[in-house]
Amino acid sequence: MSYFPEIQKIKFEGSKSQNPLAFKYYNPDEVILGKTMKEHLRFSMSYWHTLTYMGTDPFGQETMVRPWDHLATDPLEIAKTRVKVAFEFMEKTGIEYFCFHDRDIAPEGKTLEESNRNLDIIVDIIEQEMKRTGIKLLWGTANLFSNKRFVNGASTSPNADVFAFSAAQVKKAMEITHRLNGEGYTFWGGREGYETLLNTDLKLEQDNFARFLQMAVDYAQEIGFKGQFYIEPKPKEPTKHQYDYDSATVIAFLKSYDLDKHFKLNIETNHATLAGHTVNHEIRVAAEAGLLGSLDANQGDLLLGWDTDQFPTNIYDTTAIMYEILRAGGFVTGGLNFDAKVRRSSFTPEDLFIAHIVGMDTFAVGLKVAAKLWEDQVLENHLKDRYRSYTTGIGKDITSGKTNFKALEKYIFDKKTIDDNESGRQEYLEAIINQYILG
Ligand code: XLS
Ligand code: NI
Ligand code: NI
Repeated sequence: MSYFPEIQKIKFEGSKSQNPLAFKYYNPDEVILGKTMKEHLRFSMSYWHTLTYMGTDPFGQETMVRPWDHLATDPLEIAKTRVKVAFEFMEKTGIEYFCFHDRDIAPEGKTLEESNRNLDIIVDIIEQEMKRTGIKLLWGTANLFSNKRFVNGASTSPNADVFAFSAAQVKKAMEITHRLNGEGYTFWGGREGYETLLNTDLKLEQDNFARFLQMAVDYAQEIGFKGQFYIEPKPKEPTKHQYDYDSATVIAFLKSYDLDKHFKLNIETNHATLAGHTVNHEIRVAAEAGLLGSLDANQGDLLLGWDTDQFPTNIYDTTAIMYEILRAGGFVTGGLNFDAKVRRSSFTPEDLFIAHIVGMDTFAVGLKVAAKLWEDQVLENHLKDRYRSYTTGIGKDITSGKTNFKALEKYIFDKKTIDDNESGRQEYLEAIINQYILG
């Protein structure tokens, strides 16, 4: 049975193609810098946006037309069908990875035990489909934010029973991720944060968050789960002060609780811009700390102050992202997970394909441009030259720790004036990027 009978496997047709259901730039087997495009990009489908987002917004009801959801009324039966839909979708788009929250794949029961039973039924089907298609799990996670029990947070809730419930839920989510050979497990902060200090013990909440993560690390060891743990930074939403605000905040948190050996970062473009950063800044900060893990690929709208999770279409941005990824040596366990949803008015199943195709094409362009920039070392050579004063003389003394305030004072007294500052040449560099993009 096919759920997209009118849609064939998406093929690469090149930039002149007029076919909306073809890749214009993403040519999975094309080799770039010694690896195929698909090995570089490691695309992943997010189960939540593709299978469970129905187009609701704060003002309106569902708009999405999903015929497969109406073949049954029992939520468990619908969940079973969605697995088949998901795998047909990934096979046809050539996406080789997926990510899910526990509650995306199976309905929540009245008790945790019932929820776990539902999960087991669905995970059996997912496992068969993974065997049949060779599609892999990039990472799993637990939804610790939708149910009303998480109103005041999960591991940072003032209610210890909620902490316990969250631990039990994550335990199961880790088990199913392990069973499906997940290459990673993600913690996105959800409601881990607060609205007002008037009612918040910030220290206890953060300590508890760290205790929770340590328990996850211990349990992974116990069950032999070797996947990579990720923390996904995000500011502002849903709580006013999210504890995992941005890369720098998460790195400081991990280091102060001695957790940095066990976690890396999963960086999302729209979260970066909400934090007032570019995504390339966020990636660079994580990479320089040795903590770059994976990416949630999407884009925001700079005029809107929330997580709009749009499909990436901006080649300037994907060039910057892929440049940072190449510079950091490429993905190891991570990949590009489309944490992106079609717009509310793009409600047809075909729109799901078109959105993923443009996202994949946009990253393919970014990869190609970034690879040329990297190969020619244009930016790196400029960087080396800009900082050359640290390679000899007083600069070398500074970087090798051979000098101090007194010696530097003497150096400046002798030198008297500084008249050799150089232009940063920002516009020149921006012009080069345009040239590389346009060829
Ligand atoms: C929400 C997050 C979420 C995580 C997974 O803004 O991006 O979707 O990626 O829990
Ligand atoms: Ni995300
Ligand atoms: Ni997000």
